[in-house]
Amino acid sequence: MKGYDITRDQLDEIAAMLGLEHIGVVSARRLDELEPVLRRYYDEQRDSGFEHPFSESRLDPHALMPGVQSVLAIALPYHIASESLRHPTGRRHGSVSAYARHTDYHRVLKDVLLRLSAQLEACAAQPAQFLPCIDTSPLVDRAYAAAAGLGAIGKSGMLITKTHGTYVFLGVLLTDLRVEGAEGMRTALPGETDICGACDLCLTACPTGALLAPYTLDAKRCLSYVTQEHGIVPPEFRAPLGRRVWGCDTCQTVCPRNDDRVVPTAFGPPVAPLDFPDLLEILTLSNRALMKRIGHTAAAWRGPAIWRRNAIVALGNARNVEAVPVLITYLAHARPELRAMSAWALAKIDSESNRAAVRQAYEVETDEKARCEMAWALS
Ligand code: B12
Repeated sequence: MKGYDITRDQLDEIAAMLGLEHIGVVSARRLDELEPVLRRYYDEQRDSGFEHPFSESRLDPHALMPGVQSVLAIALPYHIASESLRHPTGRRHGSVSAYARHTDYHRVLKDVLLRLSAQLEACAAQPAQFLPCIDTSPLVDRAYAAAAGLGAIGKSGMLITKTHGTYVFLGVLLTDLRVEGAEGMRTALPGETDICGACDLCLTACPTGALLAPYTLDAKRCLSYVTQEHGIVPPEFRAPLGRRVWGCDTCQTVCPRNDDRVVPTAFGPPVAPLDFPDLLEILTLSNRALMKRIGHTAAAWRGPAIWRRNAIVALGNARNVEAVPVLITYLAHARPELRAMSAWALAKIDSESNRAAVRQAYEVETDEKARCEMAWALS
């Protein structure tokens, strides 16, 4: 078609060659309709702190790449059978969210977007500029994915695709090529699409009530955030964490738009010890050995200490008596949050039998917050 560097047919051909089922494009424009949503998110302090602060570059791709003409969005499925999300019995194993069980999606999506860029440039037969954005850019990936027609935003806030439900990673590619696509399309406002209908299973199932209302997440209450935020876990989230070591899938596992189909995935098979890791092993492996296990996944970016902290909470929730000796050694760990959480876990497992060990630790504790936790464990 005239006026475009790449027609929709050409884009479809390239997508088929790269095995991309979900691809869409919008002409580069400021997402005005996102502004009130985004402003409210920050004004109501529902942000997690992991996303970029509010700025023009969150709304307008021109602020990221002058001369940008088109915004392509892709979704890569990583769905795994719900069977594999079911926790094994026993008190020894934690759980890792489905998204973090295989090769880090940032790497995989970047590779795909670079290959897509190369194909587009070759097809347009002219030098072009590209900026792949995966997760860490200021752009709101879901808003572009929805605008590009990959799916609709559900009440959980998740982008829901027709064929793979919510179990997709999103990537965005900015380019100065004019790619034929959805001109002037805008993201549907909450409730404008009928993707969820009357269903509100995600809202009622969320273990912490983080979904305050449809499309309204309080990120700081989301257990995915809680597993990633350093420090002592606030008391109200300890029991809801259960045995989660990384991430939370509850709003996805209850979503009727997800089903049990196992799809071929670009991410390789889940890494066996990562689906339900041995909690005691997490506490006894060296930092280096632990990072060797998890380093290639999206669950490693906060380092090994946070895995240990979450494993301690999980062992407390599992009331795992076998863990007592190692938890006692953690009462003397160099990190105060690990000492504090160990005192909590020991009290959960058996406050009477573990009292002497916690008291001993309390008497030499110098960190104020850890001392408070120990005092609670003794009370
Ligand atoms: C920070 C962050 C988090 C934080 C905060 C989450 C949040 N606010 O949603 C925490 C750590 C809690 C988190 C959790 C998860 N995350 Co996250 N996260 C991000 C990140 C980096 C930024 C999100 C952000 O800017 N939020 C600001 C708010 C306002 O935007 P939003 O939540 O993305 O989208 C909202 C708007 O689109 C809005 N909206 C509603 N109506 C309307 C109407 C209009 C007109 C518009 C424009 C928008 C709009 O609805 C959405 C929900 O509020 C994005 C990557 C990115 N750069 O976008 C990944 C991303 C959103 N996360 C992702 C994933 C997979 C997850 C988890 C499933 C991981 C897990 N299993 O533990 C959970 C899901 C929790 C949930 N229900 O949202 C995927 C989502 C894929 C999908 N299918 O939607 C993303 C896109 C990463 C990626 N590149 O694939 N995440």
